[in-house]
Amino acid sequence: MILHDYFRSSSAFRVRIALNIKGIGYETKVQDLDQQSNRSKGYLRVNGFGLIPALEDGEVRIAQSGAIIEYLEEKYSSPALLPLDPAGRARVRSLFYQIVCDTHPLTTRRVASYLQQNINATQNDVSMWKLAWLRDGLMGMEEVLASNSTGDFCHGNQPTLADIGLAPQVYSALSLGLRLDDMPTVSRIYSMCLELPAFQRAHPDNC
Ligand SMILES: N[C@@H](CCC(=O)N[C@@H](CS)C(=O)NCC(=O)O)C(=O)O
Repeated sequence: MILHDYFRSSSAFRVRIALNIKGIGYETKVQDLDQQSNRSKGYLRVNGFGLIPALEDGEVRIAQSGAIIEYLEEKYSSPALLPLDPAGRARVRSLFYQIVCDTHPLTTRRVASYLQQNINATQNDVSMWKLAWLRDGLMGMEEVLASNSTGDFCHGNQPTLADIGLAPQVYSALSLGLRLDDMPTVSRIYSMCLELPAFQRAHPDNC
């Protein structure tokens, strides 16, 4: 299995965590976003959208961290990243997609570049923009996590797809200087995640 990866990519960080939790060996091909190698002809043949991550499993090529992780979940069912009951599965997916569809996309490089190149946003404007959307998304998570279904982790006492969405986004937010003082549950779950070797090994500092 080959993961097209970049250490600072929070989307790739998600996939690294899932591979580690499931104990799946993989090879890394670094696509350096700083050098725009994700836009090279070679990489575009793997993922025509030019975004990281992508997974190659033999002839199978998959883009989108959520699709990749669900593929791994179906192929390697244990340990499970989704609960068994339909309502639980829906809650976990909903938390994951809250981050992956509604928070992270507003903070990506191409959005930042557009703001700087087309509407004269300064570096400071872009940082404020990112922090505003990260705060909005993580405050939403804090609200939704105030539920009996939340345990040590986002859903119960084992890490699920929801934690795989949350932890990399919290890491990015902290890197940009967001404070989590009014997000005690998000903070607590992030700390729990970082105690697990699967999250530690996937962490950008260790890649
Ligand atoms: N929804 C996608 C997001 C992919 C994405 O935006 N990846 C970023 C890195 S985290 C990227 O490749 N950015 C390059 C760019 O914006 O040009 C996923 O979950 O895989």
